[in-house]
Amino acid sequence: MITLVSVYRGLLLTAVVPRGTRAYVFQRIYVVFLILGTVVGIVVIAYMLYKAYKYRASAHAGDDRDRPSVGEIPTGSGGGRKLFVSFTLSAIIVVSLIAWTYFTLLYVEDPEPVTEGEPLEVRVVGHQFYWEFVYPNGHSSANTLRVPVDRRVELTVTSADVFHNFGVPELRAKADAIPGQETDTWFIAPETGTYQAHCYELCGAGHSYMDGTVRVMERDEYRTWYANTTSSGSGNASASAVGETGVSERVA
Ligand SMILES: [Cu+2]
Repeated sequence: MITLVSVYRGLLLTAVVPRGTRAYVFQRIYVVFLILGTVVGIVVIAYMLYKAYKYRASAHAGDDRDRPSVGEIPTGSGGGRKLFVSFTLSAIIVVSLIAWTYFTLLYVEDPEPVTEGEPLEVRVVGHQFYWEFVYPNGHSSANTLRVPVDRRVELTVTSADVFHNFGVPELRAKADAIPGQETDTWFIAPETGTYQAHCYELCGAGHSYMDGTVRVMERDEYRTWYANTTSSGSGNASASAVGETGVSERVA
């Protein structure tokens, strides 16, 4: 176990495992698989076309001498060596790819060793049919999550009533919202702007309207906004009250 952890740390220190925002890491996985799939596809199809051309039916009778017949095992091309080399190469590529993806996903699960600065921790509570965001100072807001740019945001997702699923597609963050349970996810927004959040678990008649907004603000702007929030939840006191009764009803 210790060796596995040290191998993981070692890999993280190298450039092998991509680090950064979730969007960046998933984009890297996508690109690596796309390139490798394209290369394998080109090699396989080119080789197939070459063989189809080489052993094509000849117009002249008697030219078919070196064409293999159905069921004939090919000989005279290095025996088992060709098979051995291609099998070994494929095995190395596949195993490396599995290892790389595994360590990359480990990083996505737990990016602790390489992120600087304190993450912002926000509690996300799903309700029929809105999202409640609770900040460290107790401030609660409905449907709008405000975060600073370039800072890791750690979400603890849960639900006050039924199963929901909180997701922000552009930031590649997604987590189940289950009553009585907490699911963690995180994201880093590299640019200011507005991102859409949706509910990804059919949760009732209002499911399709259960959208939220992630507002990514400049650090100073966020700091000013956050300093003016109160634990009562400015402007959204009713939302947090509904949330609390919802939780206690379900738990009891
Ligand atoms: Cu929902």
